Amino acid sequence: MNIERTFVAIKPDAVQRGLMGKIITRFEEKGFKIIAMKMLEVTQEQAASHYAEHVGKPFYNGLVEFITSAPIVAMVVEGIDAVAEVRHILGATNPSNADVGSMRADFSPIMSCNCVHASDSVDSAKREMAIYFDVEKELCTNWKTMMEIVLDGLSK
Ligand code: FUP
Repeated sequence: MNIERTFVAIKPDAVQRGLMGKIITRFEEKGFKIIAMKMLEVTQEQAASHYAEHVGKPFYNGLVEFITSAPIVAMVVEGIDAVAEVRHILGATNPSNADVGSMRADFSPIMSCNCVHASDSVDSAKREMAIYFDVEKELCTNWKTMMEIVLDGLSK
């Protein structure tokens, strides 16, 4: 079993629209383990670091303005193939292309307000979680979810 960690952010549009609980529930119900979570206001420095790959693109300034416009909820999510599977339940970046039943299809009317971010690789996840968390101190790892307890039972 390939257990991974990924970085997730509930974006300002979802915080403002009162969708935090529903989005967190989707991760919990799928069986993912949330091992860190905090609400914060993204600084200009954090935004620039997070979106460094998009510098110079036409949507970059709007992206930074958006992510700093209201709080986000930053999370570290752990689970089986978490990087790919979390992006799968998020759906495509453009909600018009997102699978029915994915969060972006269900909650997002437009790409510039697509509700949730998740890392696109294990390396991106490490880089992004370090922008928002002190990974040595802020990850809660010494406990088990019911999903882990169920899987422990199956492997015996
Ligand atoms: P994702 O990996 O799905 O979070 O998406 P990207 O890193 O490619 O893009 C980050 C954000 O930029 C997206 F959530 C929405 C925004 N974006 C646009 O507004 N226009 C684009 O053409 C591409 C991305």
